[in-house]
Amino acid sequence: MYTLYWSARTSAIAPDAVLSEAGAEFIRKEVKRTDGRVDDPAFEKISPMKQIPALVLPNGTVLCESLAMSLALIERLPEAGMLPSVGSDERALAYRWLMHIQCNIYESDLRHSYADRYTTDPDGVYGVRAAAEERWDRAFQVIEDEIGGPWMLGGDFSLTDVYLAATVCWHYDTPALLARSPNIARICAHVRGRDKTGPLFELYQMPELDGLI
Ligand SMILES: N[C@@H](CCC(=O)N[C@@H](CS)C(=O)NCC(=O)O)C(=O)O
Repeated sequence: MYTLYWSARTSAIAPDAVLSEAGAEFIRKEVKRTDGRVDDPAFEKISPMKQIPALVLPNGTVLCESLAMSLALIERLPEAGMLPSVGSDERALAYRWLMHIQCNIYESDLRHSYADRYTTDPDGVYGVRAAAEERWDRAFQVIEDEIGGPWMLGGDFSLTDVYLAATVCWHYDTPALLARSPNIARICAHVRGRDKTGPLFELYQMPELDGLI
């Protein structure tokens, strides 16, 4: 049995979507946060960077990093159908988008949310946030300009769509982002319409986006 340590509005939704799409049995354990920071001494022993999520494999091995968890789960649960076949061009493209979202979009979000960690200057947080916003917008625009549909990789739903639909919710101005990004908005609507992954957006207390997608 897998155990997923999760909290609302976190990237735990990505490995959760893989487990849910596969119909796998697993346990969700909620981690307490205060002001966005982990406030749970037991969890801090599990996750040395004090970041959510963490996944405990059936043999007790602990994984941190949501993308590592999601990729490992997709290998073990191919019935989830969340990546194209190994060695295909589509799979290579999926890796490109997953790394792009992790390194450029998610990282911009972290610089914005935890700006004090990215400067030693007490007045520096404003500059860190402003630079993060620029980088964040540019990274989303790269996706908007390159994708078609109905899914990020074209014809099939994949893990990339879940990461995209989740990170859109954490943007500093989600309505403005969606208004200028019709391709991204369409994918968010499709993800939320899925039988198994769609309801996770409510469980994870993501914004509703009514009228925006
Ligand atoms: N690269 C990590 C980032 C995880 C992360 O930053 N999680 C945030 C919530 S989305 C968190 O736990 N923040 C609490 C903190 O950093 O204090 C992943 O994908 O798992």
